[in-house]
Amino acid sequence: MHEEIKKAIGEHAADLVHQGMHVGLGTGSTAFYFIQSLIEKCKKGLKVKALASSQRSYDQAIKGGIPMLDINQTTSLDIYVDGADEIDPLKRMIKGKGGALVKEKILASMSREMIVIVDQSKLVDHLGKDVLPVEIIPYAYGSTLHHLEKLGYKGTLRKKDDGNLYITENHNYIYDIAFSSPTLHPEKDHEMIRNIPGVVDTGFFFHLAGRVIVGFFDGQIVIRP
Ligand code: A5P
Repeated sequence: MHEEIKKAIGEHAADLVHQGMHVGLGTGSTAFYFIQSLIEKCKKGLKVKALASSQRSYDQAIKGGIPMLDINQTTSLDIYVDGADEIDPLKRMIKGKGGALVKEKILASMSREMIVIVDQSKLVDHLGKDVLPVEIIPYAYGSTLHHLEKLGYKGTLRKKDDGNLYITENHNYIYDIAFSSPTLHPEKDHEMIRNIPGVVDTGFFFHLAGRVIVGFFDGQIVIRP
């Protein structure tokens, strides 16, 4: 059921991609369906060029024959399509469960519009229901975590299934902050966390979401402007 919803919203997002567009590809299980649908459209004659927010999405696109842009020769995108872990009524989001938050934020900010594709389970009144991923550099990470904890941001360093620390594509760690209750001041939290030396970025995404395509469990798809 969940997969069908993700597939449907992925296809919906692919319908927003037009001939000649430069497209940013998100990361995650919902973005996967968007990329698949885009591949199908390209096979039928749609011509686009893309940038990917992760190796996974890059590999999927290349395998499907989508021509890719060079990240260092590209300064803007027409559209960026990605999922989210949480989104509130002001279209503020938490992203990064898939570990690609830094590249995702870069592509989202390069893009004329970010299209967010989420199922109903991602809609929240307040952000921080689940964890907030924060990317930190490995150097002196103990001190970075100490700073975070002193400010009250408690969490865990992300690990892989084999027990080793998860390493991002930027060769960093992810610290997943667990709020004791959802935050009422995400901008303030973002600011406080970002100001700690060693922190690369947080999974908060503000002022980036354009249209939001929501898939409801009853099969309805709603586009929020
Ligand atoms: C990847 O780093 C994340 O930001 C994803 O975009 C987010 O976790 C949503 O993923 P799903 O579509 O798999 O829920």
